[in-house]
Amino acid sequence: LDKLYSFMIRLRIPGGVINAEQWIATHDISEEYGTGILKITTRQTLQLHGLLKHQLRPTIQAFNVAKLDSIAACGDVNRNVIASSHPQLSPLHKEIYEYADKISTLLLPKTQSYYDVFIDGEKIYERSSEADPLYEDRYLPRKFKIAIAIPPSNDVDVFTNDIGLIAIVENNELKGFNIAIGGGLATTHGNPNTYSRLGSIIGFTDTEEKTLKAVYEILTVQRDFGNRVDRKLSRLKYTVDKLTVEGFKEELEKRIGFKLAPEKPFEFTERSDRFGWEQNHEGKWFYTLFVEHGVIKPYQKEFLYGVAKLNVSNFIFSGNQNLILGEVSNENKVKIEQLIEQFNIAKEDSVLRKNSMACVALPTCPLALAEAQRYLPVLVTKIEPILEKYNLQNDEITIRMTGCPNGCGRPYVSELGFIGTGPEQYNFMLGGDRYGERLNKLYKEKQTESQILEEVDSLLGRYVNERNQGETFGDFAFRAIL
Ligand code: SRM
Ligand code: SF4
Repeated sequence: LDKLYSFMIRLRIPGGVINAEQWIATHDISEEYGTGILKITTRQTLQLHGLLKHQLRPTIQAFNVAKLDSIAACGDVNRNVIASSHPQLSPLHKEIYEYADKISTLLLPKTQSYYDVFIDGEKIYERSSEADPLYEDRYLPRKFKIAIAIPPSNDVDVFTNDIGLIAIVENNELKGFNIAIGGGLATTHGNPNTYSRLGSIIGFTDTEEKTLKAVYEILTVQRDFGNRVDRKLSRLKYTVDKLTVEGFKEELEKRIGFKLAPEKPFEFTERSDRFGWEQNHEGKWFYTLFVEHGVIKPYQKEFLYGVAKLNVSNFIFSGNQNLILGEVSNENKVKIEQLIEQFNIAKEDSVLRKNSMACVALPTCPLALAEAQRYLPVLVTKIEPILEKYNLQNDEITIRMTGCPNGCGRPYVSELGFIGTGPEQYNFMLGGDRYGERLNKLYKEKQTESQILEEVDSLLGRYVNERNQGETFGDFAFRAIL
């Protein structure tokens, strides 16, 4: 008898948008083949756990019928390209958003194996079998991540990506993108050579052709210069520091055949999602549903199934692990509102909870040293009364937790960060800013729950007494505590 292997599938959904039909298919697949649990990831896609080995092919085939795939959702290739999710951000949202799909397609590996292995060679998308000019015979030294931010929102944590594109909009026109390179978060406990790094902006591109060319060739520089000896030191951030930012840029400009223009000014003033109903410039409605750590609860799943059956909206995943029902007309908004009421969806969660993020960790992640998505909700419940004590319950403090230092929930760019070191113990990180433009730092090592709560109480107490006018908690901690 073969062992009862079970797998996780992660979909590739550039920009995180699927339609109602695809939601229904995903729902049904999770019921038929998975554990029933759908998890929205920090990179705007979905994961399904608990797929047994013999169910893999039918599962992938069912996704294929729904025009969904899992290609390059893992591996040493470009991963799911993410983009600021809320269309209310800009009338140009659609135009900018489409870059996620274009970049994802441009950087897909050319191999047919996925179809050969899982779909009997039958193709939904026509894909060529030519040699792969990008990945050649060796792929990249390591995973690769790209995000597109639409200021004023940095909901994608653009600087934590290997490539961050920041859309520059002037007079309602997309002028182009600032390009940041070398972001990445993972560290390894006890390995001082590893570090988190925020992307460095190297310039600006003003046409689609130039932007795509620059993105493509950044990957070829990483392919050719990245560290293939030590996987712990193989992400683009280490290549950038090895070559220096200037040296990297020089090599890139040689490959693209033009000089990057100087970066353009931009400002981030938000990072969390816009919960509830909002309307875009065309009068279409968008409803953002809070999904704690991306784990869709059974009653939310029922609700979403009901919405999908109406076929009146699309489904957009945010980089904060939430879900937006998008493109809803006035007339259809009423229908969704009825379901919101029926399933008691619009529950009030605290501001801290809505600004919390956690990775999967235990029990499924083999790398977890401590709990994250199962425990952060409990910790938040214990911090809420402390916030109320100091009248800080409406303060949008970000809190993030991961079960290990790989940083899947991006705890290195939060104001309160907790990184698992062992069972029920976390490194306490402090001093990140509110919008993801400054890394936090290690404040206290290996903290237990009671130590964390004591520290949080004392830190928030100092914050209310000693903060400057308008100073956020993260900025205060950075200035006065660290
Ligand atoms: Fe991650 C590995 C989950 C976003 C850095 N990540 C894993 C694995 C696959 C564990 C493994 O290798 O066996 C986790 C699966 C757990 C499970 O049971 O499902 C896992 N990562 C996740 C997700 C699902 C967390 C979540 O709760 O949402 C996110 C899926 C994103 C996606 O849809 O593609 C996820 N991972 C991230 C992020 C955040 C981001 O990309 O914005 C990071 C930090 C940013 C970065 O890459 O620097 C991240 N994951 C890692 C790393 C460390 C990479 C490195 O540079 O060393 C690993 C381990 C590895 O690659 O060897 C890892
Ligand atoms: Fe697993 Fe660590 Fe990523 Fe959490 S941060 S999902 S524990 S690899």
